[in-house]
Amino acid sequence: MDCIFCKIANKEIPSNLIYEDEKVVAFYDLSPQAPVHFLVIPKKHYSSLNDIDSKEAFADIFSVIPKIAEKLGIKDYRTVVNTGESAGQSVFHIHVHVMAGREFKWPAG
Ligand code: DGP
Repeated sequence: MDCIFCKIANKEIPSNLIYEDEKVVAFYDLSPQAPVHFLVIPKKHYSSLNDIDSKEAFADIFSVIPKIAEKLGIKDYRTVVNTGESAGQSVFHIHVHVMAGREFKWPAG
């Protein structure tokens, strides 16, 4: 499968890796939208949030975020999961954007 994030997870292409465990990797976003902007992905390929098939997969992805935030010294952050093209998803391997270091408005628009 020609998936850029699978290639990052498998170390076939380089990334600025922040975190790795058996199930998940986190790395800095190539086009940061905040002073701190990284992505958390499962190593297993799921196209989007709609394809996640187990509670464990959700837990694997989301439970590492506070640990990484603590490691990076960030307390406040925004998490975003774009799901589907019209919602802004451009890479079809589920990923959670984690952004910090600036103020975020709400509603997001
Ligand atoms: P989204 O639009 O939600 O699908 O976000 C995809 C993000 O992935 C976007 O912010 C840019 C980032 N990205 C795309 N290709 C690469 C890559 O090869 N390396 C890294 N580090 N980030 C990438």
